[in-house]
Formats: sequence, structure tokens, C-alpha cells
Amino acid sequence: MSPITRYFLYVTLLLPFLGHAENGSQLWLRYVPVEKSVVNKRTIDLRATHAMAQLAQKELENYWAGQSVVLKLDKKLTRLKEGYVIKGNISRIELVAAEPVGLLYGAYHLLRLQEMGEDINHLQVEEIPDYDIRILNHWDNLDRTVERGYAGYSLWKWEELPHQLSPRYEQYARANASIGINATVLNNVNASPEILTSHYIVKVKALADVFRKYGIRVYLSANFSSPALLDGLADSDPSRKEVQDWWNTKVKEIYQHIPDFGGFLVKANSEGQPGPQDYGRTHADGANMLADALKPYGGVVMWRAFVYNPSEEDRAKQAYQEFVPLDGEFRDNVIIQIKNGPIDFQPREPFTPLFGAMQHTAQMIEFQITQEYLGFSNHLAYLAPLFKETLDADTYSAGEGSTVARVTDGSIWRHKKTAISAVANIGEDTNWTGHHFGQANWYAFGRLAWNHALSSEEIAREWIHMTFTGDADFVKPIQQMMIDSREAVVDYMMPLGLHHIFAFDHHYGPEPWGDRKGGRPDWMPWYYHNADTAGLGFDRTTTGSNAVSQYSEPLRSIFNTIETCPENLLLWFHHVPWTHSMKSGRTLWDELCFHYDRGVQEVRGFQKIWDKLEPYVDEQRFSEVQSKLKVQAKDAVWWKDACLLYFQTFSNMPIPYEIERPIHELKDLKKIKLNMKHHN
Ligand code: GCV
Repeated sequence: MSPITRYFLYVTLLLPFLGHAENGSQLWLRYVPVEKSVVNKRTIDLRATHAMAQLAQKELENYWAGQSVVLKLDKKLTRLKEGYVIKGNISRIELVAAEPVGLLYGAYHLLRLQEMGEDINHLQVEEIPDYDIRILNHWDNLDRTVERGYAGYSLWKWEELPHQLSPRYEQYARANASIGINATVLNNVNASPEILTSHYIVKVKALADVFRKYGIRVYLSANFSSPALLDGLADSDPSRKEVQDWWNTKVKEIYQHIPDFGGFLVKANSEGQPGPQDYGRTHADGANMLADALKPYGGVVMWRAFVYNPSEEDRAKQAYQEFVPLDGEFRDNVIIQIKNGPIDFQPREPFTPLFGAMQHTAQMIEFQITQEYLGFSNHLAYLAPLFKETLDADTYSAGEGSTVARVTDGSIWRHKKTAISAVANIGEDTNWTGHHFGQANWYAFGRLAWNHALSSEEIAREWIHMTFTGDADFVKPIQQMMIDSREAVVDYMMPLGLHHIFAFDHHYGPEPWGDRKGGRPDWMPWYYHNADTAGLGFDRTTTGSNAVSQYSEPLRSIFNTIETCPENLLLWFHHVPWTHSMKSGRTLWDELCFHYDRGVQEVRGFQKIWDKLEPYVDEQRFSEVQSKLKVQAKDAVWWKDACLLYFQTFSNMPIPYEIERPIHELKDLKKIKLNMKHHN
């Protein structure tokens, strides 16, 4: 760039930022208050009295610079659910909803159009959410640490509640409402029983009272042993009347304080958590006991399918084996919450075969927004493509077109309530998510929970416009960088279907050699990659663990056959010879090297894109993202060198000469032990 062009860019683009430092605290809600002259010219006319409708009116009064708007409620339009209709012409817009919260969502829709500079003179919009419950899961502990949280301590200041209310509670609720999220689980699924004490219930109530104004319902993670742990019952066996009574009384107490309480999320008999199996009962017995207690109040149980035990059986098969036999045994207010992939939020997994395999049981997805396995809040990884990959995956469970989205959103099998969830990446950090681009993943989850047909590109475009600028010279390259970023992480961490070769426990860096004495085999990298001199990968074919059998045809055969298995999942399903010829004509070994190298080169490319766009970004956010990209670039090289040098000890083949040479020694990399505490 010539000095003159640079000067010009600085004057036109940077000057507006002077005195207007940005730290990311406003998220995508950087609306500018409308000027008095505009206010005098237009009216925001509300034909309803509900507090949420008034809030919708207020948001438009403050920030809507366009023509007059009329907001109306029409209870007859039940097909809209929490959605809305917007019709508009040059002088007047009509926003109609069946529920007050629909008016609020409609108001944010209008503001989004305004921020994006869309034509607002000929509006014909009808929006109906794809899922009834669009919920965030916080893995926040009561001591304010956050399990797998990388954005500081928990937002919930339990010691100050219920008397003091941090302004961030309302900001949090508003941000969620602006993208259609209508529910939140406040505490970690590894749940402290304390959350159900009367002491905490009044604190939860204080939060629920703030969130309600924005249409958000509160849910809690419940520890299955609460009756025994809190009140000294002999046990927490769901078949015992005393235990059932305990839950009935507890639920009644909660609803006395929080009349719209959503229900419980439960992690039972998983990774050491208590559950009904402790008493020889099934997951259905446990879930149904809680469902019965919640039923009179309209509450829901979200019962997690993330269950596995160290055994001879492939971990990837266990959720299906546990739950499919129970199909039809769950109450209608139980929803089985299933992680997108069968292992654990890896950079890439196939969808969990349980989706679509239980036709008489409501199912919901659990995504992970927090980047436990994708570089924490240090790496830029835009996750909409990952979410879409699962949502759009065809399960074939009810014939072609039975995508994961359709088997969970009620369009194939009707269930009482539909839901979608994701583990939040939100903490006390000023910018909420640690990495400024982490905000995009919170945003993307909300938008997809509302409409799973939206494209990753479209969501990125909206977010960039609102979070940074709508200048096409900025939007285009940043959008492309975001779209490419998830695959870059897959490339430099775990390409071709590799999975779970992370360092033990904290899951940040590479440790394909990892083998902790006394540790569970199903937590060890070798369990997953199976590298030997013959090849690499987990054999899940019919002659291996036979996990392929849990998928419907034609997927089962496609995955089972090395020639038809998608290459990006090859090492997930097959143990592949190092010299196997890939579609590119390269050997498996060369292809692996090529992917690792490509990942590194992509991140270097992101650095270049970002640095070049400095004139478009305020100083603070520019330099913070720039620093994170440096960390990411270093980490990418670390990953590449660690994995290639280690796997090379099995392949005994040279790293192709055209790719970047390793800069580390394997023995040095093996010594790295990061002191990262994982709060359980
Ligand atoms: C909340 C993984 C994570 C755990 C998490 C667990 C779960 O194993 O590493 O931190 O615990 O998943 O989803 O229950």
C-alpha cells in the first residue's frame, strides 16, 4: 500500500474510531441511538401492554432510524410460535406476533436489517423458529470457575446474589434475545447438589427475574444424588417413594419462586456422576422420576446421552447401545440430549448414530461453542460450518432426507417439545468470549437454533457487519477467513478423521504419544489413532469394532468401505496402510503431511488478511486479535511437528520435501507439560 493510500485509509476509516475505543463488550449490538430529528418524524406505535412488547417498542424507539412501526399482538397466529411477520412499505412497517417475545425478536430483526444496510421499504418477512427451546448450557461451577471455560470466571456472582444484580445479567439476556435464544442452564452438568438448596434457589430466582424480561427461561443441572447428599436420605434410588417425594417437594419449592422454571439437565452415570444405574435402574427410570415431578408445571427433563465406560467396547458405540433399547420408555417431557459426535466435540466427527435411531423419544443436539478441543479462546475457529455439517448430515433413518436437523426439529417425528443446545463460551471477560471471534460462535448458534437452513456464509456476513463494519473490502476477506478457519484447525490438529490425540486432561496441545500410567484407556490418544508400522486409524468396520453397523444404509456400507468412506472421516472408520493411495494420488502418509502443512499455511494466511485490514478495525480489537493469531500460528506449527514427527516413527517415510520442515525435536515436544487446570 502506498503511503498516500495508507494516509487516506487512516483518515477516512480510522478517524471515526478516535475517542471511540472498542473493547468488544457490546458484541454485535453496536446500535447507534437515533437522533432527535428522526424521533420526531416517526412513531413506534405499540398495540399491546405486555412488558416484553414494551421492551420491543423501547429498543426501536432508541435505535430504529427508519419509517414508523406498528407493533401488534395477534394470539390467533399460533402457527408463528415465537416468530413474527413483518410487512412494510416506504412509510410504515407492521410487526405482528402471536407472543410478546415475538415482537421483541421482530424488533431485533428490523435492527439487524438496518445495521446491514438492507432495503427496508418493501418488507415481506415471516419467521418461525425451527426449535421450541433454544438453550445455552453453562458449565459454571458455584465457586465461579467454569469447566472448559476460557473467558474468565463465571458471569454469575453467586456471593452477591440475590441482592446485587450485575448489569451484565441484563446485557447477557439482551444479547441472547437478539439472536433468538430463549433458555439457559446456569450450572455445570457435573452438578454440585448445592444449587438445589433453598439458599441457592433464591439466587437463581433473582437471575430468572432479570432474564424473563427478555423471554429467557432458566434451567438447572441437577445432581442425581441430591436427595441423599442434601437431606441425608439413605440413597437416591428413583424407585423409592421417599426419593420421589423429595424431588416432588423440591420441584414445588422451585416453582414457587420461579413460576416459569424450565426444568432439569442431567448428566447421569457418566464420567463418575451418580445416576439411576447406581441402584440397578435404567436411564428411563431416572429421567421419568424427574419428569413426573416437573410435569404438573410444564417442566422438561433434558437427559444426556453422553455415557461411556472403560470397557472392551468401542467408546463411540456406547451411547447408542445404552439408549436405543429404551426407546419408547421415556415420558413425553423428557428429551434425550445428544452430543453432535459419538466421542466428544472433536474438530471433526461423524454425527452420533443415535440421531434418528429412537423414533419414539424426543432428541436434541448438544453442540459445544466453547473451544475445548479447538484451541480454547486462543484459536480463531468459526464453528457455523461444524454445526451445519451435523445439522445437514443425512441419517437416512426415515429414508433419504432425514437429516439430523429434521429428526430433531419435529418435522419427521412429532414430539411435544423440540430443543437444541450448546455449551456456552461466555465468561466474565470484557469481550465475553476471550477471543473476539468467539462471539461469532455464540451468534451462529443462536441464529441456527432459530433457522437451521441459514448458511454459514450468511451468518458470518451478518455478524461481521454488526460487530465490525459493513465495508465490503473488510467483509469479504474476513468472511472467507472465518469460513476457512474450522477446516484449518482440523488440518493442523486432526485431519482425515483422526481424533482425540490431545494432551491429557486439559486438551490444549498435541500428545499423540500420550499414555498416562493408570489412566483410562479410552482417555488415551493411542486408543483412538492406533498407529503402528502397518498404518493409522481406528478400525470401526464390520471386521473391526463394527460401529458402522449403528448407521442406517446406505451410510453403513459407505463408511464400511475404504474406497467410499469420505476421506475426511477415513481414519475414524478405518485402519489405513501408510502407502494407501488417496484420491489425490498421494500415499496416506504424504496426504497426512500435506494436510498438517496446509493447516499451518492457512493460519499464516489469516495473519496476513488481518494485518492488511488494520485500517478498518479499532486499535484494541485489532491488536488483541493480532496477538491471538500469533499464538495460533505457533500452535499450528507445534501440532504439525508433534504429530508428523511422532507418526513418522511408525510410517518410517520422509516428510515430502516441498512442505515446511519441522522446527522442533520430538523429544523436546514430548517434554512439554502445560500447567493448565481443568476445573471439574
Ligand atoms: C462437563 C468432556 C469434557 C468434560 C465434560 C464432559 C461432559 O469429557 O472434557 O469436561 O464435563 O465432556 O460433556 O459431560
